[in-house]
Amino acid sequence: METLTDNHSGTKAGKRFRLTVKSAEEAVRVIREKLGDKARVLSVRQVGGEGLKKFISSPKLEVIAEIPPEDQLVETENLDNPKDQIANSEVNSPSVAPSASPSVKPSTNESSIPTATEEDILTDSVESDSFKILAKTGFDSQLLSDISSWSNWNSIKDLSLAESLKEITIGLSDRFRSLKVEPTDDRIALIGAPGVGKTTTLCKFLAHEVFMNKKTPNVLKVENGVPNPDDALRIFCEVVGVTLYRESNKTPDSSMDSPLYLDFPGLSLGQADEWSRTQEVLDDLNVKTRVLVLNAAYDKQVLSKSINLGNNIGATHLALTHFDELSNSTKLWPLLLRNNLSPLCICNGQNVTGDFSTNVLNQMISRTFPEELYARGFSSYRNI
Ligand SMILES: Nc1nc2c(ncn2[C@@H]2O[C@H](COP(=O)(O)OP(=O)(O)O)[C@@H](O)[C@H]2O)c(=O)[nH]1
Ligand SMILES: [Mg+2]
Repeated sequence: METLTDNHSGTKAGKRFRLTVKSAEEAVRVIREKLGDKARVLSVRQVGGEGLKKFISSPKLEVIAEIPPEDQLVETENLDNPKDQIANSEVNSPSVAPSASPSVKPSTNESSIPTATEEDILTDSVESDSFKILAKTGFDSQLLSDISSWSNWNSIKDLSLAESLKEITIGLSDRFRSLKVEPTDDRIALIGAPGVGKTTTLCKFLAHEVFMNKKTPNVLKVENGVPNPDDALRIFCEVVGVTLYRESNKTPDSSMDSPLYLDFPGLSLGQADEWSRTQEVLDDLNVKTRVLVLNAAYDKQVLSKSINLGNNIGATHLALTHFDELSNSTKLWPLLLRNNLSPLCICNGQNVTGDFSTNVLNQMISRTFPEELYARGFSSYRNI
């Protein structure tokens, strides 16, 4: 993969080398392989194309490296080895060339230089490395397959780990930002399967409205023929000074300053009629904002089923609970990006006055890659 240009017969002690690579991680690898462990980096500069080209070509790094003078290692022919000068058809292949400024002596550890065959294998593994690593660390397979259909996938798959994490983050964020986000109305119902966290999420909204937005919300607890225990809700409403109603005709008019939150009993995923009865109640009560609450720790099939049932009764928004119980957020990306539900909030625990965020994008991104991957990606920058 590396193109070694003009670097070889003239390889002398103390020479400096200029590499043009696509990432810091790639620079580290090329330097270690071609110049050995003693080589050190003198400067790193980002270079881009001229004029229009800089908008269509990804930026590259120009790295100047040298082997320190005190290491008088025997020069080998490695950098001259024509095998290393692999015929290069790749436009973005990095090159290593001696810089104009001479100094010190070159040295390489012969055994660390791969043969052409080894290097081919290395190249193959490097090209798909990031994705293999992502798959191994529990990255959702559906999301990986979605990413591989992105128009820039061909360039992403060739990048170093750190760079590909960056590109995937950018791609996911852009797609998230292009989702249509419905504003919420002044009548907000939380609906979903039993035990997913509807009431807890409602309490979190109440706390947010009262303490952060300085609003005076009211709550209507709907029974809809199904018992809907309300001890926790009742106590919480008392604590934050919100009135809890049990009859819809008693509730005051709602407004943006005094929104009405509706707490529903759980709707079984196997009982479509429960969902349609709820739809009638929502229509009767003129509730436009219908927040489907999903326990994010449930498996994808259950979540998809819930989303389908929610869509059938006009769900408009999505609240994700139990985010704290997830090892990563990747399985949720396809659900978020392929549905028309506006992401509203993420709940990270049982604490009703905390563990809640309306910045869904931040939450999703921060849990997309395992921490050790970030560490691995960034350590490559530190090495250089
Ligand atoms: N770990 C965790 N537990 C939660 C979260 N949201 C709710 N719970 C818990 O899940 C259980 C069911 O919550 P509840 O609001 O009563 O569910 P509902 O039946 O949908 O109203 C309760 O024990 C909550 O404390 C969350 O985001 N993380
Ligand atoms: Mg409840």
